[in-house]
Amino acid sequence: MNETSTGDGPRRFDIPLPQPPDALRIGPLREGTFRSPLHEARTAVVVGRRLGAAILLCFLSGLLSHVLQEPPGWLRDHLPSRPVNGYRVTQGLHVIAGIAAVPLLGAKLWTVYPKLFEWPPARSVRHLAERLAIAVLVAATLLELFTGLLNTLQWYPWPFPFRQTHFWLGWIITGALLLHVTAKATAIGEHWWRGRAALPGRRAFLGTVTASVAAVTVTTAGQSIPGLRAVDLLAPRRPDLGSQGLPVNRTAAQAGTTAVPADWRLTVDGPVPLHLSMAELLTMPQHTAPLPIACVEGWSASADWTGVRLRDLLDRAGAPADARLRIVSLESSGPYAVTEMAPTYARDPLTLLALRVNGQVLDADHGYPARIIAPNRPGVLQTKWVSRIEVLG
Ligand SMILES: Nc1nc2c(c(=O)[nH]1)N[C@H]1C(S)=C(S)[C@@H](COP(=O)(O)O)O[C@H]1N2
Ligand SMILES: [Mo]
Repeated sequence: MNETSTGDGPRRFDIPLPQPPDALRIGPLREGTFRSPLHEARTAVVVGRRLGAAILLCFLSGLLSHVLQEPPGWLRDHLPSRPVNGYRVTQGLHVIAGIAAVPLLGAKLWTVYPKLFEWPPARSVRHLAERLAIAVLVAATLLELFTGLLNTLQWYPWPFPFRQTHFWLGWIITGALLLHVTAKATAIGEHWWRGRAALPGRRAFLGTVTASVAAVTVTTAGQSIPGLRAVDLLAPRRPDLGSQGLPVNRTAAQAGTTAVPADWRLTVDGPVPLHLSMAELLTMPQHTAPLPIACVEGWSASADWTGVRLRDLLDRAGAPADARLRIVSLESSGPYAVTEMAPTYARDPLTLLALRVNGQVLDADHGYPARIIAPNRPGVLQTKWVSRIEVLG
């Protein structure tokens, strides 16, 4: 009876664990090993808040990115093709927040790492569970940031699929973070507001953390924010370097599409089948749209694309307004040789079968003779070297 009236929440159900002998308390497990006064709760809370915000931003923008690239069946025909720069902005933020999280995670781990050598290692079942949840959180976050960072370098040195791993780790981290914040709610509440007594060194430490975050952000964000290009010193890409002022991820040589057949024709497999030569495409109304290429790897760049509106082609081929499309590239293999497009994109007046970029005929590397360019669409789906458009009922 007494137990139920203490109001001690889940602690009621806690089970003490047998304790190891103190003789095992050696090396860093000894008392007084860690001398810095900054291994304390207020510093951990201030850094943790910033890290938590960065992780949350990564999670939400990552979900959006995932849905736009690989939507679940019930959503795939309803994805909006606007705002034009939606994917560009959210993917840019995703990578910016991920990079900012690296120094924040370093600072947070430094602040709390003495707890790794806490004694006794597990007071009770609850204490053990909390520590295991933190171990999962730390391991998953380290792996997530590491894989994400290497992805921005287009480097995939592991045997597992990047995107699925990155996606599921995101859920694990968010779940473990919620558990962690719940378990530490009391301590977080106590240290959320600034106390009266300033701790020597804390201000300098937090200032250094802020300066580190600012430094890595300013020197990498230029890969997606045009105003910061001049100081884009550390990002793997300068979005204005590359043929025709645009970066190239997969070149025509890599894709095996350097030699476009002289009798190339665009096929549209609709109720009225079309086989259009370049000359015929050029007799159709040409439209120009400033649209970005926004790569999942973090860089983005806008260009002026000129070509035929996809919806004009579809109307000519007698395609129903709600038809999905399959877009087939001349590239014979590769994960993006074939892509699908929802009617929301296909019918958007800005979506083009582009034949020119920035006033010039497309370079082989940018998809000559024709490529897809659509608003609010992940770069991976902006298919280059298009040969056929299939109207899927
Ligand atoms: N056929 C084909 N189209 C493709 C790709 C590809 O590998 N094959 N890569 C995509 C990716 S990942 C991006 S980011 C953009 C890059 O376009 P760009 O090289 O013209 O800048 O093209 C997309 N179109
Ligand atoms: Mo990409």
